[in-house]
Amino acid sequence: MEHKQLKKFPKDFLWGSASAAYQVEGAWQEDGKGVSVWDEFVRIPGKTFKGTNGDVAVDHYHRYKEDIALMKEQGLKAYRFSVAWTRIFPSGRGEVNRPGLQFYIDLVDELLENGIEPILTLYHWDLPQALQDEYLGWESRKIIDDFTNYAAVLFETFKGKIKHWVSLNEQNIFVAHGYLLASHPPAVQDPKRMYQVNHFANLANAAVIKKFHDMDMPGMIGPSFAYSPNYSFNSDPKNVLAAEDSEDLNAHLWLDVYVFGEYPIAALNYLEEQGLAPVIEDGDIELLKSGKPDFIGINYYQTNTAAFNPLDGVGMGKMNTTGEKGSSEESGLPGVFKRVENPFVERTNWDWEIDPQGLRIALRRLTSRYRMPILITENGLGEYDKLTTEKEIHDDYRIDYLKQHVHAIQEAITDGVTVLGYCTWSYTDLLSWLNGYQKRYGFVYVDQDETQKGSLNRYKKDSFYWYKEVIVSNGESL
Ligand code: BGP
Repeated sequence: MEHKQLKKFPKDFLWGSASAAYQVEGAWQEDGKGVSVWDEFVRIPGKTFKGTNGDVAVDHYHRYKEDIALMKEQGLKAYRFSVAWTRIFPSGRGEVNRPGLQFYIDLVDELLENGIEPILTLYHWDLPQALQDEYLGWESRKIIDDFTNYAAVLFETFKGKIKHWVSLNEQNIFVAHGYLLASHPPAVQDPKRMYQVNHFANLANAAVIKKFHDMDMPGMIGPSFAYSPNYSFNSDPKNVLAAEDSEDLNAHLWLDVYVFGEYPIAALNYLEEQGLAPVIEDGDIELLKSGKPDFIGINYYQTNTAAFNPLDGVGMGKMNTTGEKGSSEESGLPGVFKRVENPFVERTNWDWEIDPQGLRIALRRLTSRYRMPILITENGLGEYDKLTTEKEIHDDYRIDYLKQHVHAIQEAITDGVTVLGYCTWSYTDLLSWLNGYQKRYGFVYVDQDETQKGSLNRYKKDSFYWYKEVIVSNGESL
């Protein structure tokens, strides 16, 4: 629908930006930090783009004050970051590593002193390797207690200081890449194990949220889900059903569990029929229902256009991690759906579809089904950027992208959706897990190439100044 006039953004709208520990911090062996599964994985030849890793990343661990000064200059209202579990518990549990915890205490204090609200993500994929070695990490129920104990330390430490918490970042991505595509640690390819791991992650997520509520933590907690709304390729009913199936198996399978504590009927039935359903023990559903989030966090990048895929149809295809446009392969789930190109939208150099209206559709769908406030925890454009000889970066394509997405949010707010805030991905340029350093997302350019050479100096991009205006005008000036 088209509105005659759009509602204003709420006064306390969180204009933010985001990062994750492994992608920015570096200092991978400093101040007692333990080794994470990513620290190990990046050393396996061929796993990341040109062997890039986060050993130094963008050195945020040592330069956080400089980065926060830039945030302050921009007027940023909120900064979403994640804590590296291995800094708090180098082996996943046991004695707290005080210097590691101190880093985050200092970071949070620095943010608060500069009027920036911290949004803390408890888990952004960097599991302690010790837990992987000891009991296969997410493949064991033991992870539930260890994750809850780790979270409780952070709850205790930051009670009253941090109001918005993210439990798991993109559970759907880390289980699929880790246990189906073998492109994230522990590089397994086994759908049965994936759904079991996913069930344990659901339980751990619920346990942590329950803990947050039991501890009477002021504020809100919720998971960040990578949501790509599904479109049908056309009105052919078999394609419409394929899109419904994709929505069920790729979105409701997580979101229904978070919010209702139950798996969606058709999706669970399909998994049972395939022999892939997780073992659900007595008490599991009770635990899931006891850990209802206070908001839904979404990471929105693109939509997914689906068509019917016969039983002998296409399976998993290769992703584009090189930035060569058009190099991604077709992919699908035989007998259910496949992903097809949407002729109505543009694509990035990494073949990600650019669809701002899709964000409005995402916000609307989630609101209708779950009736919860939504925090947009990630959205942004990964592209090549060029530093000019004048040390400027003219990223008008990024401004364009963000502008259209902010407009779509305003339309969704006008539709009646409650949006708590908008965190762009990312604040500074950072390591893209599989795509190296050349795929840049930040408002702040970091001087570093694929061989990880560069001064690591920070330079403000044109989008930095654009977002500054957006924030100061509370979204009036796009
Ligand atoms: C999300 C992750 C982020 C970030 C982003 C961009 O899935 O939560 O950590 O990496 O995607 O993805 P990429 O780096 O693959 O371009």
